[in-house]
Amino acid sequence: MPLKVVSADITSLRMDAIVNAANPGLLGGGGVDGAIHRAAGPALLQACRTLPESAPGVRCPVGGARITPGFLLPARYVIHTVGPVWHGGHQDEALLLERCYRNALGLLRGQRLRTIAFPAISCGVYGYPAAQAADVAIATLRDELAGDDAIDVTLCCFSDGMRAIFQHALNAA
Ligand code: AR6
Repeated sequence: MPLKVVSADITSLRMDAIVNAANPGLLGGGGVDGAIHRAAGPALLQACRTLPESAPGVRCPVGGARITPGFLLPARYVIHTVGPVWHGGHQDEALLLERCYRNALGLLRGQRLRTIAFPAISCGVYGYPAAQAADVAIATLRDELAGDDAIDVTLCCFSDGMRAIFQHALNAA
């Protein structure tokens, strides 16, 4: 199954799509979201503004995903998803995180794209414990990719410590 873990800046990856760990407003933020907007240029913010709101200030619900072009990025598209904020694990965080991965892959397939890189969704500001998030990511991706060699998934960690956690989850699965 084409699934690997790397340590890299996701904005440097030449993929069909990179995933952004955004917030529901989709108008940028810190962390990987800020890095992606900086690297893609202001046209990305303009594209995000045109996405419809389902409620005031909500362009993407938690667990949902939206696609835009990548503009100045080496990646052709950005798939924006909104991970859950960690509240201790009893507010459907795992289910919502799982939806992020499934919905992002759904958009990838819908566009007939093949290569995608995910950051460690929710593992920064949103506070999801990394080892638990890695288990959700790996289990969901293995399930989605079973019998599908066409899609190539990279889990892009931003530090060697995070890479070790995701690699451990992949090895253990
Ligand atoms: N490439 C790859 N991974 C990165 C990069 C990068 N350039 N920069 C940071 N990371 P976070 P979240 C890692 O906080 O927890 C934003 O403000 C980072 O080290 O970016 O889902 C949004 O607007 C961490 O491991 O996303 C939301 O408000 C992982 O990416 C909120 O943060 C995710 O950390 C979303 O929080």
